[in-house]
Amino acid sequence: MASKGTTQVTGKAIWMDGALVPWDDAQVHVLTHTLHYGLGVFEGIRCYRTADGRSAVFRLGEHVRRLFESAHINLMAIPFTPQQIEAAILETLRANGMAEGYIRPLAYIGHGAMGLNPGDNPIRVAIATWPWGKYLGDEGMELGIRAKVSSFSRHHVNAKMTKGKTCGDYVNSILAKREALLDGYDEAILLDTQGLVSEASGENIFVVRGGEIRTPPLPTVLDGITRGAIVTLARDKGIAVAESPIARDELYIADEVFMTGTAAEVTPVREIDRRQIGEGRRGPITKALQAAFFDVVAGKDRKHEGWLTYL
Ligand code: PPE
Repeated sequence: MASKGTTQVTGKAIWMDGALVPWDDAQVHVLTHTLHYGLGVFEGIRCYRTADGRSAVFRLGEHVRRLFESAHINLMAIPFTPQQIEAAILETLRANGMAEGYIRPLAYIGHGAMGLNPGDNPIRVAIATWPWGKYLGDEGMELGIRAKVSSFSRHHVNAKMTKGKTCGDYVNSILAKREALLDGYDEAILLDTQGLVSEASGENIFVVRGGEIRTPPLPTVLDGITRGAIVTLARDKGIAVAESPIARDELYIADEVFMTGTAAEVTPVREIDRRQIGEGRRGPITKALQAAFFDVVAGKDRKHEGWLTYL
């Protein structure tokens, strides 16, 4: 039985370094450099069943571009082209018969040299897929989740390169997530080293007040691909969106708070640190943006069809 906040995963095949291998054979050497020091980069992507019965990957090109940017930031040269990785993702989805689910590309440093300098160790790439339901629960999507401002700070921007999805950086997110769960909350909100709101353990954060939306500016947070989509969808609806610093108590007095992420999609927040947010349930702007997002991924929004890559 999985504990709260975990997902047991299984499937048929995993793409490794250019070819599909059976799920159970997707193994690495124990001296895999990334396993010891955490220098690796990954992506999280979702594929959706569309209203016409087909399947489409949401913003595939943007996710693969960010994978390569994460590698570039970390001085890792991925030995494939972005086009090859995009094709490999589609191949892995088909091999697993995945009409809908989550996609996890990972680029990591293989074994050979040990010590902090990975030298010429090979850069290896794996792509796995698995079914993944609502990241923060079906109930959370409708009623909103309960979050806690973490006792752990987000890394300083010159410690964690916030534009990269780097494996080792996620220790910070795991510390925050587990603390939140152990304390009876669903998710953690991290403040940056200045004490301003940055993001959740695996989501960007938005506040709504007086009909306007704000989200923390890019320098200190991951440039979330869902975040970008939601900013666009809100502006499409004529709702003003500002990227500006947010203090902890601005969360408490917001009319609505919601989180975005590939895994979390658009999740309302109903309570933070035992303060009710707004009416204590999913607010109208969150609801409208959630609906707009799910229309896009279902292929029902012609304007943003460019965000979908059909299988
Ligand atoms: N901030 C962080 C720190 C983060 O990890 C994510 C994604 C986001 C923001 C949202 O970014 P985007 O997915 O591009 O909208 N978190 C991934 C990891 C989740 C996991 O538990 O693993 C994700 O949602 O895929």
